Amino acid sequence: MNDLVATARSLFAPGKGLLAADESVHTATVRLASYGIATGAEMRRQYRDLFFGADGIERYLSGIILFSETLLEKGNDGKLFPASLAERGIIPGVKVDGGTEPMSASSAELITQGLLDLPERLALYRKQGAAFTKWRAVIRIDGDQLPTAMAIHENAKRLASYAKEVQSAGLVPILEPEVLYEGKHSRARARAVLVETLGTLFSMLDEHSVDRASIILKTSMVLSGKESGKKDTPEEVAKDTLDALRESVPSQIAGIVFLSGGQTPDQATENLAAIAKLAKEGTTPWPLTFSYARAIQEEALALWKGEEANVPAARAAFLSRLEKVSAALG
Ligand code: 5MM
Repeated sequence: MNDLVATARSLFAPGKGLLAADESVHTATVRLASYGIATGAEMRRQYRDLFFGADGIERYLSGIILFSETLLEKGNDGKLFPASLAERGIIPGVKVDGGTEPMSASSAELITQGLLDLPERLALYRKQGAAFTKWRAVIRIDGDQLPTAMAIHENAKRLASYAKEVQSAGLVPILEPEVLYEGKHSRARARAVLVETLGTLFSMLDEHSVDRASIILKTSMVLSGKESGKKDTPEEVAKDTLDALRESVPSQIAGIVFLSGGQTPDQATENLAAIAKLAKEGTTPWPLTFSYARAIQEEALALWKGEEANVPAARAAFLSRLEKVSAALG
């Protein structure tokens, strides 16, 4: 087994998953403001420290996806965040995409930026302590019109170029083609779009000669659209999600992690539990775990309110949610 495969597999340690703490400046600003918390670089550092500085997170987290600025910041203990996480056995990774912009030929759809200076940035991030990376593409469903085949194809092409560059730089790529939960679509439509998105992605990865054994897929669950009025049961989500993944994901990849996508913390935990249970009953060739941002941070953020005095209560809520999500893995 080469080093990349070993790193990728170690992210799937039993009972552990990933915290996605890679919100860009814009997303972090919107997120903090939505809880009435002050914004700016120092508040973003305190926001990261709230989570990374909580005692015992290594019981539940194998890795944390960071935003690039966080690689250079220190926690309240005076240690650089990547070093402090690595000391506790948590593998630091970094988001390397440059965010999205509207596609010129289909302006209601998004294409992810960031390939231009990627090799230089990867060399830097590796020196700064990152062992893995993440690139997110966004696929939007709207009736039968969206996504267009072009949006799926162009985003898959960039994900494949990203993965190839990352492997050449000696880092593990996490590929996140997020099929958005937002929309009025049915669960059947979400499932079909996920199968098409992943099928296109894996053909493109083969075309780019990406080594399957060290890649990690970060995927959405198959859910009825958030505005569809339909509430799926965890068993429905689990069946459709695993069926779609079995249909479109090769067995050789290192593993699959799920994003929460705007589900509530309880919903993301219950759906993960049903997926893990069904996966154990059937035959799934890949290890599975979580890579949540909102679903494991939002209860803590609501308690924190940006105040030092609220840190213990917020960290207790964070650890409690981590314990539940970890238990959901079975
Ligand atoms: C979909 O977003 C990713 C997973 O988060 P959720 O579990 O909340 O769905 C997340 O890693 C996302 O990619 C980062 O927060 C970065 O987002 P931006 O929009 O800042 O690139």
